[in-house]
Amino acid sequence: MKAYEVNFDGLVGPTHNYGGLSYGNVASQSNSQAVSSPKEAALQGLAKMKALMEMGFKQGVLAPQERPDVVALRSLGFSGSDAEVIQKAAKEAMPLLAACSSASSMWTANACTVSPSADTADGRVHFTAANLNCKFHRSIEHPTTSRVLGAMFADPRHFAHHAALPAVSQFGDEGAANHTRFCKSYGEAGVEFFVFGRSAFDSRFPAPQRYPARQTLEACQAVARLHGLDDEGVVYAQQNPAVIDQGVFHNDVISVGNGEVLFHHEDAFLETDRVLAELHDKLGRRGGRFQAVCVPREAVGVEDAVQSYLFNSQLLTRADGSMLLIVPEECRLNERVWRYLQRLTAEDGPIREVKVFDLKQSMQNGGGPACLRLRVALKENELNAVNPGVILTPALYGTLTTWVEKHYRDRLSEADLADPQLLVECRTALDELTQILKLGSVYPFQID
Ligand code: SUG
Repeated sequence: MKAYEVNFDGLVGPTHNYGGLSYGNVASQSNSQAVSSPKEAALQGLAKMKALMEMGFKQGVLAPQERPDVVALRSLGFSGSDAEVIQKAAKEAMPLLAACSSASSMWTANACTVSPSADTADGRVHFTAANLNCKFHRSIEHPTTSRVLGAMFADPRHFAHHAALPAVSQFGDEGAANHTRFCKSYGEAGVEFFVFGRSAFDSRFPAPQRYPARQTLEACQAVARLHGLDDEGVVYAQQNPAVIDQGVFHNDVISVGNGEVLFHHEDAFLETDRVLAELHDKLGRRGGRFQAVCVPREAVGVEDAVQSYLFNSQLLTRADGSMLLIVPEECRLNERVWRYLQRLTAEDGPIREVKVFDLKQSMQNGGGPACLRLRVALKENELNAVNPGVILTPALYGTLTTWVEKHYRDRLSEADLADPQLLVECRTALDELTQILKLGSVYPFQID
């Protein structure tokens, strides 16, 4: 049966702002308090989705969340009407209001981990929502994420959903950003590659010194168990703690894989030779030919990789089997990175073309092309079971663009977060969106 990789991009929410909320994420910290444009951010994301759809790739949309999250603010002791909750939080604890107002669910590579049906014991596609418990503003995403995923992938004959892992740092889980799947073709059993930053229970694994390692080995192992993955189809690797300390807060900031290819920085992992050999052997036993494309530190240093987001690219297989890399504009602006990319595509390797997208609004919070998408490999019958409302078509693109133009603000500063009207605008927009995407009731304001 034919199978596809479908990219579900996060639609940027109406409260997109620069809160400086992610310690260890260089862009988030350095753009703290800058004025954002939610409208521009959403339109930049939609333009990428449209371009991929027009290139013939299957493209889906993942809905944003209700923000500010008044349920979270109430749980922290703010009371009264919704407007009063927001005003009290603005007055007494602005950092909490900023955290509860983040549009961070746009980075759907962190929504969950997905295992395609060819890899799982029960032959269903498995989803585990990520607890994202390293950062408060992200830890509040998973309940709504689970409802949205449930409304998109509803058929229990094809799709199995698992709740987020226990919300403690020992099981810190950041979802697909630290997970890659290698395969000969999307419908065949593959090898799932889990990358962790530290171990919670085994002190033999070194931890970074400066910035937090968000993903633990124990979280990766729990997800592999929940999904019913066979040991022969799993490889674990530790991210190099030294690169976490240079701002590589997720593995997808330093490597990306697709099909039989891993595109990675020389310093991405610990025990690189062992990891690559295991990937090679395990994929080989699944009938595939693993191929690593290593970017040497002399060509591109870790600092350039973090600044340009070279590895936060989408590596896509074109109809003729060759690969295309979708990179952010920042790669073209970085001389060393751009020179490297020219060389890479001129060689006889698997990556033949580079396409550049302007995603500056998201990039300023540390979210590149790969952060904005959740990959789900689906067989034809599974794709037919997906809620058709979330699959991008030219008509849906038009509707969503008009919806953004109608509901989103042109600019948002920290002071604007104190305005209770922003919540009203967000709810009005999302109520309409659930009808456009045919999601039913998924938001707290729709179900409480
Ligand atoms: O978790 N930034 C996100 C970026 C996530 C990128 N995702 C992947 N690499 N897959 C994060 O650090 C910043 C929000 C702010 O500062 O306003 C933020 O949450």
